[in-house]
Amino acid sequence: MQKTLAIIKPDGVARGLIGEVIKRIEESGLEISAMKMISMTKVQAQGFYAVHRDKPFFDSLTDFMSSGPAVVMVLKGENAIGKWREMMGATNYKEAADGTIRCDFATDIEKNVVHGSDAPETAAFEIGYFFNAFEQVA
Ligand code: IDP
Ligand code: MG
Repeated sequence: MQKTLAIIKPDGVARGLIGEVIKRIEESGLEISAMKMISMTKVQAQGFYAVHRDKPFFDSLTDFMSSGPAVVMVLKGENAIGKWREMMGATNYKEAADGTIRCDFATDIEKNVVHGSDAPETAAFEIGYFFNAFEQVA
């Protein structure tokens, strides 16, 4: 069993895509072991994306991620990290496979609706960034 952090980013929430994304997660067989609505500050977004602090898009990305409410979730299941990334599709929606969330809904390389951890170490950091042990059902 593996855990990953998923986020429905502010563009996804603003466009009414919470239900659509959660429906896909439930149909995938992944379990939701924690979920909440948050509104990140700029500083919280900078901390979350610290790995990208030297990238040219860092300031714009953290402005976007702190621009409105987002839904953060812990997903659990076999190969949860890879499975959720496959469901999301490539970072650049123009390269995302058919039927993925980003292919179907993203409007921009930055505003790409969802986030997913990319490795067990980043998943552990990202889950701990938003949730303590008591907030996860299993
Ligand atoms: P990922 O979300 O698919 O893991 P990362 O490379 O980790 O992609 O980038 C984090 C986020 O930064 C992306 O989801 C996207 O919102 C934004 N981003 C990535 N590359 C670019 C870019 O070239 N221009 C603008 N924003 C970008
Ligand atoms: Mg990433």
